[in-house]
Amino acid sequence: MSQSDHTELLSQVRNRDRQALAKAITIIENSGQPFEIEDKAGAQVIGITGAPGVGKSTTVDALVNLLRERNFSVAVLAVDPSSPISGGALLGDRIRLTDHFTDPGVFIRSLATRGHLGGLSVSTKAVLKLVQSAKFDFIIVETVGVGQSEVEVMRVVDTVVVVLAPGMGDGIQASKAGLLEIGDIYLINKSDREGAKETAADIERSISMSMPKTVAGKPWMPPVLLGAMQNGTGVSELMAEIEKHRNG
Ligand SMILES: Nc1nc2c(ncn2[C@@H]2O[C@H](COP(=O)(O)OP(=O)(O)OP(=O)(O)O)[C@@H](O)[C@H]2O)c(=O)[nH]1
Ligand SMILES: [Mg+2]
Repeated sequence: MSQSDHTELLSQVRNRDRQALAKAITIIENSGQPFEIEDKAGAQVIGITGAPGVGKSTTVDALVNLLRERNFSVAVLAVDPSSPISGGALLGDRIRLTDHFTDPGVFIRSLATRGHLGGLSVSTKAVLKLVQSAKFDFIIVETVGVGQSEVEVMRVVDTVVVVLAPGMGDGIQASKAGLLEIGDIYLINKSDREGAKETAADIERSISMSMPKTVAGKPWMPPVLLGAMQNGTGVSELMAEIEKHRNG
């Protein structure tokens, strides 16, 4: 790509041209190289992580609906560290955001991050920087898959939401997966099912024993919320905590 094509593409991205953004992300994925971007980060980057099937994508969907109701623009990145495939197929399976495909205030993309020179977080970082320049109000990063690579992705976001569900792994399992160190907010989803309060109590106990967190130099005690994202229950409380976490 010539320098002037480059400049043109980046200026389209800055005007939040979704096609240009998709194209530029593909360039990063294929080359492993970041673009040189001077814009300062603006959007709050929200990470959504947790074990398979706990309701991460459902949570993303509920958040996107809420943000659009409030007229905020939002970009969603589904990071799949295990898959070299990007684009349509994975998205169709993983994210129920089809309502938003025609909405210019929403950008949705899945990211394959395996097999690049710079490794996982470098490439995610480069994409985030690019998406930041498109000036969305919020960026949501959902990780697909579990383990160390997932934890690594969460290091590059501003606010980490760990999603859990009753009966789908207690505090000990979550702790083993490294999830109880990284959460700024814990959401016990599927609280329409039995055992949610017990799971919440278990997580509260576990995090009270982990390293204290701070936001802007002030102590931050990660809240443990109950929700049923499938019905949108608790999503505004979740968003309120996300905003609180940014502001400290
Ligand atoms: N009962 C109940 N089921 C829910 C709720 N939220 C999500 N689910 C269901 O849980 C299943 C998994 O939801 P997803 O949002 O795909 O979960 P995920 O964590 O993104 O899954 P992976 O991306 O595969 O790891 C789906 O069948 C959802 O309909 C909820 O609040 N209550
Ligand atoms: Mg998912």
